[in-house]
Amino acid sequence: MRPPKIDRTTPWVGVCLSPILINQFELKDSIVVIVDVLRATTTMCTAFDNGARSMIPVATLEEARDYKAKGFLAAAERDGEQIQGFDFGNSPFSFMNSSIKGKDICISTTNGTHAIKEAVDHGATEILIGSFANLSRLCEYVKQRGRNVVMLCAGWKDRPNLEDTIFAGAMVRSLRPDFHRFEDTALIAETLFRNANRRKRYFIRNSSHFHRLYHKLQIQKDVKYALRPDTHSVLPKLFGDRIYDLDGPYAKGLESDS
Ligand code: 3SL
Repeated sequence: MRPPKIDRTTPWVGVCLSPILINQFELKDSIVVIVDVLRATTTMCTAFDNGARSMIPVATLEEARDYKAKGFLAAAERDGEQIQGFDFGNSPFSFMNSSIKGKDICISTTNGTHAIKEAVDHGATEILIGSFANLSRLCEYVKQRGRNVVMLCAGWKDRPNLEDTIFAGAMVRSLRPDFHRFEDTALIAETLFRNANRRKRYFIRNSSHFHRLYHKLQIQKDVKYALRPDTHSVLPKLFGDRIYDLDGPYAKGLESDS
């Protein structure tokens, strides 16, 4: 069978299955979508939908403590659990709270904020936050930009995971009509998504992080929440060291053509 002819000058779509593979991708002139469905990127989308002004992602607890000491609200999670002394852990439900309205919130999580740092350090042109919660809005924006796209799956401690790969596949499926070049990693994710789509929870229940959250921490409702599509029409994007919702009131005047 003859392969279809592809115009090699058009933008491509790739999926980086773990932050450790980031060197394999050319991120200059690319949009990088950070994916940590369980739970960091879902939680960030929830915080913006509940009125947060900005989120300041930091990789280490020391940095988070510095922000807290300066009077910022701060969220910190390691291995699924909230770190003592912080205002929040990493559950989307703790951000459904009027106390976060108009606030700048520092956040440090096991994998999600690490992935953001990797994207910054590797020179990504634009960095967005992706989850099922903002899937449609995110894809709409990415299509309109017409740039190369890399979904950077946060995974678990540099190992690929099921849930982030399934989400990346959902994005690939949505981008398919508008893009013509897909890396094999995008095809892998799309194939997985096609298998999992209508029974995501059933599919994911064998994954390692599901076990961690479900059995060890008993936070089943976070998992259920994180798999629901389009609950928040927000578009979190990194500007300097802070994430703002590009559609929200606090992003006005920020350079959108970066
Ligand atoms: O790794 C992360 O960034 C977190 O999302 C992990 S957890 O869902 O809070 O356990």
